[in-house]
Amino acid sequence: MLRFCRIPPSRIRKLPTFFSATPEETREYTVAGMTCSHCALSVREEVSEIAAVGSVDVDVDSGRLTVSGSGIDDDAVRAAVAEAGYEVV
Ligand SMILES: [Cu+2]
Repeated sequence: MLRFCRIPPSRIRKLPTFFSATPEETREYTVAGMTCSHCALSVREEVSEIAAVGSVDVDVDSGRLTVSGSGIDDDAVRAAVAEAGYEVV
């Protein structure tokens, strides 16, 4: 005897989209040349414009740039930092 699934297709739940989406990640970079809060601000602004980026944190003293988001592209981050006038080392 054939057995059929009794659950109507509309009731079978698909995987929530967050399972298939690129997971959130955090990457750290070191930026050379930043000397004050204005430097940090311009780096933050440029990197924030990258679509994949959710949050940006810049520490002037250590030169550390922390970027969080989904599907972050290193080259895009480098380009954004260069746009601000600094360099990822
Ligand atoms: Cu500055």
